[in-house]
Amino acid sequence: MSRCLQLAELSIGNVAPNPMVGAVLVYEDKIIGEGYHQKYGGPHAEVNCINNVKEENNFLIEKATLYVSLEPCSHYGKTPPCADLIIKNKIKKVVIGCKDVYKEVAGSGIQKLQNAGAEVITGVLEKDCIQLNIRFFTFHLKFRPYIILKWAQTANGKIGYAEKRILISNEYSNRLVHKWRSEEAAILAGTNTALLDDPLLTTRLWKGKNAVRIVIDKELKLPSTLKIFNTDVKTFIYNLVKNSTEENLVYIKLDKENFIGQILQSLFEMNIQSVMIEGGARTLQSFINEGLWDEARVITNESVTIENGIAAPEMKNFNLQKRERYFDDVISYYKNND
Ligand code: AOF
Ligand code: ZN
Repeated sequence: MSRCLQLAELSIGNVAPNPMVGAVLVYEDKIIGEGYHQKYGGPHAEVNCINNVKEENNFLIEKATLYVSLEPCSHYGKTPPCADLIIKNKIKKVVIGCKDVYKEVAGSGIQKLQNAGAEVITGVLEKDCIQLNIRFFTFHLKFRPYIILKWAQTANGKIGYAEKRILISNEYSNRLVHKWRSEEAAILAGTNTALLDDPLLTTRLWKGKNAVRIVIDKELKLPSTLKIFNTDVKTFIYNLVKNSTEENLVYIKLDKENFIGQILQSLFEMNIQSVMIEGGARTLQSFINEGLWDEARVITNESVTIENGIAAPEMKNFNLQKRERYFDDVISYYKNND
């Protein structure tokens, strides 16, 4: 199963919103085939694994054990069901890392294999298999994207001034943030940050894709000269005024009530599985207050202190010693999903 996870990780950045999955066929303690889901829309891990077996070893497939980090699928998606392929190949023992939580599968892959008489073992390195696809699992279990909070603060816990920009991060942390942007489906900034920082929110300092940009601009007061309105990257502007699409700028009108909940619902409907919240303090705090966050990445510059600045968000009821709180939380959703 560790090997399955290693293989799955090779697909990082290439399969979202699908999960990363690896598979290994073992006969008498030897790997005779292995594979992983390499590309969104492409063959699943099991298909590549079975195709990878050398022709002279094909007769061993039905005597081998298949290890796979996610429950084999049972539905016709972009590819036919992997459970059918396993049955067709007469594989009699299947060891699974974790169950799939995608509603089209959710246990029916295991059921299909068992109905065909295969021995199925589940829950091997289960937590690692869930952690690998934490965005996918959070999305399908909580019906919202995985939410990462990110900010930079001074040694005395300030994130800046209300009217002027100050530099807290450095070239290394900036590059790291660009790497992070390339790893998420969307990046969100509030009105004040868009106005004061005039960020571009793209992945310029790292090789990788741009995330979709999201701006909160309730009254549509932000000037169109801001960098975030340059049309190279898809940008959603959540507001209270209008619905319209102008090239890459998509204006989405929401109701006043539960604005953040509606943004998350809208992202869910667009199959956006993760979002990094890049400030500012008010926007971050509103996500924290609603308990709508999964991970916080706080960059602290120990050599900068400022007076009278804006305080960093307050992490209510969050104990740094118990940093795994969230993960336990998603595991309990997973356990209750049967
Ligand atoms: C597997 N093996 O390697 C993966 C699975 O649109 P499709 O056909 O690619 O199906 C996507 C869904 O299939 C995805 O949401 C997840 O439930 C499952 N992914 N299943 O048996 C794999 N990547
Ligand atoms: Zn499949």
